[in-house]
Amino acid sequence: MSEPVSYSIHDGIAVVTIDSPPVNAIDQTLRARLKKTFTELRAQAGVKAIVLACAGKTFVAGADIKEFDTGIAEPGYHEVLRLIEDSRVPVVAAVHGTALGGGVEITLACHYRVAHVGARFGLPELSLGIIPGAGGTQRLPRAVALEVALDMMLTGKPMAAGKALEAGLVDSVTEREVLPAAIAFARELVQKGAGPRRTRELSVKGAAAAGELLSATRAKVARTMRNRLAPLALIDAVQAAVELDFDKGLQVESKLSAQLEQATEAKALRHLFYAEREVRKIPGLSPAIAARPIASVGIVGSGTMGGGIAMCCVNAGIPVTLVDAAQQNLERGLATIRKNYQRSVDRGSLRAEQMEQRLALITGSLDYSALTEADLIIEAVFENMALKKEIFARLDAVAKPGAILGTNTSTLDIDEIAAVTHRPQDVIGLHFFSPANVMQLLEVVQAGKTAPDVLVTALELAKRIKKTGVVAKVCYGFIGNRMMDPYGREAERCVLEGATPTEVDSALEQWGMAMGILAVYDMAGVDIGHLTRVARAHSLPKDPSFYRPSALLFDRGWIGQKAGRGYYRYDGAERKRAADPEVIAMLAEEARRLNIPQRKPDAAEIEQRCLYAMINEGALLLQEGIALRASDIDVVYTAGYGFPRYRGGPMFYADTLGLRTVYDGILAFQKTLDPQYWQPAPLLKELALSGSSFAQWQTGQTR
Ligand code: 3H9
Repeated sequence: MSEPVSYSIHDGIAVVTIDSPPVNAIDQTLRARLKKTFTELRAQAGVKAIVLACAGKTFVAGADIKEFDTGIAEPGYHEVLRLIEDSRVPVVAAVHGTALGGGVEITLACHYRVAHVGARFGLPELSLGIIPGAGGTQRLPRAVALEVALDMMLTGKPMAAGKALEAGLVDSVTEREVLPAAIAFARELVQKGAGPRRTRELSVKGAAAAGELLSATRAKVARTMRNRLAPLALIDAVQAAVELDFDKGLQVESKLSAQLEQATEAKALRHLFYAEREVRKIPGLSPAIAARPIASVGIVGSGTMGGGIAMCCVNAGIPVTLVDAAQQNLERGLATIRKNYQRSVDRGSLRAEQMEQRLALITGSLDYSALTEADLIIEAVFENMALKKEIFARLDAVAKPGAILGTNTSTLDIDEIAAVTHRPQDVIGLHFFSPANVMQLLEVVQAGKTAPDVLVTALELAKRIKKTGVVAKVCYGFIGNRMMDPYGREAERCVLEGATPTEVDSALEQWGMAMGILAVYDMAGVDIGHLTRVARAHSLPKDPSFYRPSALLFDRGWIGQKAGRGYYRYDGAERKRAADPEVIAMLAEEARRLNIPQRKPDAAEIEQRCLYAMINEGALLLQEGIALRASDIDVVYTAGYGFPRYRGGPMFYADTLGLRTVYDGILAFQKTLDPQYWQPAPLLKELALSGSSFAQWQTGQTR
């Protein structure tokens, strides 16, 4: 292994190189080597300037996240960065790739910054439940305007080199290789006799108007980043930068960082960081298995899903053939894709020529024979088994040997679909979420006969089209929709017991869900869930506790937003959701008819019932082997179902509560609510009674 930090000196310019693959993350070793290097360079009389650069694909991508699990060891960030900043000769950062978090903070401790035109600067610490704790909260507002600094740290959105130049974060942008450009920049400094420009000695930019900006930002954060600790702590730290001298500000930053690093929020977000990378690793699958090449994709069905999937593919440069049964549908589908892109162009997030390039990659057709060359064909039609089987039989007849056949079903039995083909080994589930061009999650459903290289290809494709692919096995609803079922059942049960839809959804939203489940039903269409339940009625228990009142809404045509009413009314131009007294009366009447006692569950009970039901189903999925890991379930829920990331996902959340608490809660519901319905999953029982957790169980399974 090469030295993580090395240096060489040519003509008075020292080049310090960080080389710690894969992303030059800073850990204790790297800090110690940087300390040693800069201490040595201080003693070298002939050194007139220093360039700090990185080997490999990127500049430092931040602190090594794993170190937060054990605590930051000496030497600390403040000490090492201070040493760099204290250099008597100018230090120039040479940035390529993505300088993230601690990476940006190192560049701020350097005196000047030269960036490759493709470089980006981002401070994603809030997404890990922490703040830029290596002096970032104090130095960034001294390098760029306070408003820009706050925005960078609150959104975490990386800033492109050109913008960074405008903002004053970098001094020079080059289209050439960055290292020679930075060396030339350093030489110029030496020739001009320019000394160090220490960020800490600059004053905060925009300090005069800071009071108003900070209080407006604080109010916005309290509203939009509910239940979070780190964003408010960030504003406290920035306020310290405005009001205190640099060293005192740094002390405030340290104190806040130490508190945040130990909080559940940071642990939950770190858990997801690891979990989102773990999903790509499939136990038992040899790393030698190569993915099949995917140079072109066919999509059957040009509706909302098919169109969204087509956009995902062409966004990644993969040509798409979109096939529909009717010319009218195809035209409508293609027009919708253009309209979606046009919206991005109008917003300024896409250039008009990029839109045209992407549209040019899509070919529409009414003929399945247009799919003969496709490496992957994804069926995205209406959720109907007979229709899907018919399509797969036709695809089997036209697709070339080795082509992968994917279905976008969200609930149906993929083994049954695969069985109509002569190549079940090439069939896989690719469950995109609507709108597919926006939603992060892709459930990759491995059917009974899916070949390992087909699975590997699907996971690679997910990465290529910038989705988080999570593997599930076949069962009704796979991971996401199956767990949604008992969660939604509980919410609908609560409205039958006298809580209003607003009370149910508010309880869930206050807890952190992006949207209450009843509002989700309205958005997705009450008819979708209802008709799915009707279609599988034969396999559902006849027990009245499985009855769902959305049937009443369906019967009246109140099928959600598209009908202007569902659990709520959506009136006026804005179609904002509003309570519907008629629905509330209808539910009360139904409860009387069914003899359901009116207990009016409060927010705490609603939250517990919905979440415990979801967690219990998650435990069943684990013991049945539908989900490979508890952390995979957490990724599904945070990436696809609006589960709050700062709670880590349902299974992590259960662990933070303690599985005994969840288990006892379920037993209590069994007594007070419904002895038949509330049955703790055997795995939950086993782990709860032995004092274990889903995380520990997972470690045992993957060992
Ligand atoms: C911070 O800096 C705090 C400071 O302000 C304060 C300190 C007091 N640490 O994502 P990839 C691993 S907070 C450890 O697949 P890509 C990753 O786990 C930090 N490991 O590659 C994976 O390992 P494996 C702020 C890290 O090309 C491998 O590298 N920084 C780290 O798709 C490849 O990663 C961030 O939040 C890390 N920081 O994307 C940046 N980063 O192969 C987080 C990566 O064993 N990182 N690894 O699974 C990223 O956003 C992406 O990794 C990056 C590359 C865009 C850099």
